[in-house]
Amino acid sequence: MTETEKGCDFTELKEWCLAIPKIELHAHLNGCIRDSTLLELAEVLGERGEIVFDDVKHVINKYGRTLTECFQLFDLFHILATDHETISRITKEAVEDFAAENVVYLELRTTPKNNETKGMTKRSYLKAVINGLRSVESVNVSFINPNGRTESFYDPLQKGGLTVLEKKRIYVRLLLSIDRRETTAAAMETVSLALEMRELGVVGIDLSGNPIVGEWNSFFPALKYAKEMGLPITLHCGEVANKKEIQAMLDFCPERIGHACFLEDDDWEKAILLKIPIEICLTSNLRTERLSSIDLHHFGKLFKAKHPLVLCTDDTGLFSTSLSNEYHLAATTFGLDKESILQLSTNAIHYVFADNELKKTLREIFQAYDKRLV
Ligand code: 6MZ
Repeated sequence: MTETEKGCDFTELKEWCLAIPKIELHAHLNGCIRDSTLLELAEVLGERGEIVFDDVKHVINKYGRTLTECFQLFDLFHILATDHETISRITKEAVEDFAAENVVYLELRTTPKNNETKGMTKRSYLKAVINGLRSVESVNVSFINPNGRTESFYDPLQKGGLTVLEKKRIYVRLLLSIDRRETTAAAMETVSLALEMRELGVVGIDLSGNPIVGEWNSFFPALKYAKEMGLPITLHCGEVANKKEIQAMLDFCPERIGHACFLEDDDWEKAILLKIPIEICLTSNLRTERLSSIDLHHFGKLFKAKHPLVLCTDDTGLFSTSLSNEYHLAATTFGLDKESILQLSTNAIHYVFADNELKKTLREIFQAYDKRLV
């Protein structure tokens, strides 16, 4: 009988899921904006007459959205968060939020954007993200510096306040996303930027965006180039039923795939044979109606089959969730005991795109975690 079946206290399990060290591998920056920040940004644009604040407020506060509505909302988020300063701010806040719930390693993904009216290029967008990482003060943020060494950017002697030892540390790496709406040339530009920014913590490429938009053939050249250059790749795969694309994606042998909601038996056979790790986003899949009930989620059968899995949030802001909430949801839905939950969280180390040295550090962090809590 599992701990949850034995009636382990619901709140106690929730707090335990919050306390354990965790690794987040699938989080979209603009999907992780705090509601309070979105409302504040919307208010400012409303005052300037650029949007109607009351309409936007209603959309932001809505609970439960279809997948189509989510992508409409992303277009709105991108209007609210367009300038460099705001990009830095939302990056800082996202990192603080993940660190606050004991995420020790975060692979944050975002789509570099060109926006002429704001004087923004993909490169300047990414620099704003990196500036956001540098500006975090409440936790120690580490990412690769130009010498290839992992370092914190926060200097307590300069800023005062808590010392390095007293503060939490979070390792952050970046994935650059190719939006399915983009042209082949734009996708290529993103891959080139990722290669250029490797020393500043960019560790891979993601393919995301509205799954009913775009063609595999138009992303393929950029993804192939990234692969040839040794950049690990994760693909949003099977978010909708699209057999041909799912097959092409699996044949491409990406390092990870996200969602995988509409794989058929023969696709699963291939994914399992290739041992492709799956980024599982339970709340996201439920809220966007990818399945009728959470207990029917493919996590259940994959977990039993010991297939490589990692629990992720997708969009903490959009879906009002957190990584500890996802662990708690998995535990209560599929009857996992604490040992299994901690094992699931530890196993994520195998699937991170960071180098072996950082993987070793992460193993040490998990080993040092007080096993008596299990
Ligand atoms: C596919 C998603 C997504 O890149 O602007 N994105 N793509 N499926 C999902 N599941 C619901 N959630 C987010 O972050 C927002 C962008 O991430 C992708 C979309 O392209 C969205 O515009 P960034 O930081």
